[in-house]
Amino acid sequence: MEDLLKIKDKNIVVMGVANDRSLAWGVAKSLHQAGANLIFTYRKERSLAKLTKMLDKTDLDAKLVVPCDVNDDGSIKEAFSKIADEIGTIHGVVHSIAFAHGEDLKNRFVETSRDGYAFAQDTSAYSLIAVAREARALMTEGGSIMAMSYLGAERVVPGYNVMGVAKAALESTVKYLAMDLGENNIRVNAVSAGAIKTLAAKGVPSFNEILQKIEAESPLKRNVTQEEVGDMSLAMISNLSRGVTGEIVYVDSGYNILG
Ligand code: 1JT
Repeated sequence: MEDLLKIKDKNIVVMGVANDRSLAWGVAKSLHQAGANLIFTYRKERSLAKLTKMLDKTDLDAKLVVPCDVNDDGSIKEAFSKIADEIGTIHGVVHSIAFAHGEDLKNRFVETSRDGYAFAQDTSAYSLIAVAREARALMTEGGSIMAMSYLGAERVVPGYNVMGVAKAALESTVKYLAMDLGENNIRVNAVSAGAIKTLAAKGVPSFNEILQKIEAESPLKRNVTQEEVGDMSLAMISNLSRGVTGEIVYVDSGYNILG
């Protein structure tokens, strides 16, 4: 078969695996199946421990695992400098990182603090710019960067609150980066994933209702899986999507088209 993906032996950095339910893990599995080399970054020691176990249990292995705290420019620089030393050229980055203070997802939106707002923006949206800047230097053969978003960026999903505002900034950031990095042959896109039970979704009281609503109302009448998000992410990282940049692609059973 013609090699439409051209992903074999390409070096892809995957950021944001916290456990085996993480969307980033789904992306890693799809990339691995297609023959990519994987480099993982983690923040918490707990995530490293989980990742190490997961890598042991599967046939998936990592070329490199490096610490990276996206709230810290120095840490991002260090991580990519290590990747440069050990790997050299990279071809893709998967940004699957978001965080907000718990109280900002529980309280009324109007109660969002200045600090909570800044923290959500810094972690979930600005971090893509900082990462793209360091990644660009290593993408000497061009590349593809993708981020993970959610419908709450553009619609009011009750309770998503400050994360919705951060994802709106993230999606806009994707478009401005796509424009800026196009001349370096670097594409920048986002996958807007439907609701999936991940660590991030834990402790969201209304989450089960959201899942039920999607099952009842979405065109496909079901929820999406980590594997489905992973496969579309593979398409966005790979040569299949070579003509696509600045795009937000929905993997949500079609839920976003409803009026
Ligand atoms: C974060 C959290 C980012 C949960 C996230 C997220 N992106 C999607 N989800 C799932 C979700 C969460 C809420 C929701 C609907 C979906 C939590 C930690 C911070 C980062 O509200 C209806 C709250």
